[in-house]
Amino acid sequence: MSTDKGTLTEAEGTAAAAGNKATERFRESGKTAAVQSSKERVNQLASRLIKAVNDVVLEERVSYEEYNALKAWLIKVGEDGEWPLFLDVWVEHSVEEVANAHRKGNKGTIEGPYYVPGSPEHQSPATIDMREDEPGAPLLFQGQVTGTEGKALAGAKIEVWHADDLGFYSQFAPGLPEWNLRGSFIADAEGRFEINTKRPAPYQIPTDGACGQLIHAAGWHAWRPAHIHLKVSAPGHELLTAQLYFPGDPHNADDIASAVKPELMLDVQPAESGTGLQTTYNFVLDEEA
Ligand code: MBD
Ligand code: FE
Repeated sequence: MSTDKGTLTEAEGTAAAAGNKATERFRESGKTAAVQSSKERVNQLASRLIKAVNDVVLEERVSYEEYNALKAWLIKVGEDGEWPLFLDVWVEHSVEEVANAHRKGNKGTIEGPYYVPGSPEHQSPATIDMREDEPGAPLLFQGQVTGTEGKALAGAKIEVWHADDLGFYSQFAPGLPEWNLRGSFIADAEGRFEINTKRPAPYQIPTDGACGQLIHAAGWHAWRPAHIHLKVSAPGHELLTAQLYFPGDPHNADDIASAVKPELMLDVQPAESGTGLQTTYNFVLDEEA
């Protein structure tokens, strides 16, 4: 175990370090600036939430011991900075379902806690930023972005972020270059893109923080299947936030974050170049209302 904070390897990070970074990123995101709620709406939602908790207490005959365990745990979620992780793993999928039910084009899924805006921009075809000796199978990820009527969306932007071959995200685990496996790619005049990256590994949420404590105490597992996060955008079209998954991953059927959808499964083949893998996925963006 390294003692110098500056020389930790990616596997030596802590839940609290990753959680507090995610909390900081959320604060910087500007997302809270858009919050505008009437008294009626806050009353409705807060009353229902409080009633739901009280119903559990009464129906399950919750003891003082259990109540105090909950209190201690909630305090620890905050101390570890794990509110973004907790909410994105166990709640965001329902919010996403409501938000995107109207879409005729691509299905979306949750953003999760590890998006960072402003990744290095490249004109497609391009290679994502990675270390010289980046581990993992080379993956050529290509496709086309169109509108719902099939119109090619020239210059569409595909933002990509994903874990490395050990399952860690740059800017949330120590020791990784700032933009490792994060990039923004501009599609060509036909909306086509070609991105060279590495196949990500399955992701295990940190086990040494409050969320890990809950998972352990409840006898759950901490895994998300391997996935590539994306934000796809084009002028006049709704921004799509999605993730793509790899067939055969043991956690496709029991993602801890409930974010897998059959429409988001990749078709992965051996690369025509002879090294690594390739996959084609086409995005359909809804026109802005
Ligand atoms: C992730 O990588 C992720 O995508 C989600 C939703 C939660 C935790 C880690
Ligand atoms: Fe992720």
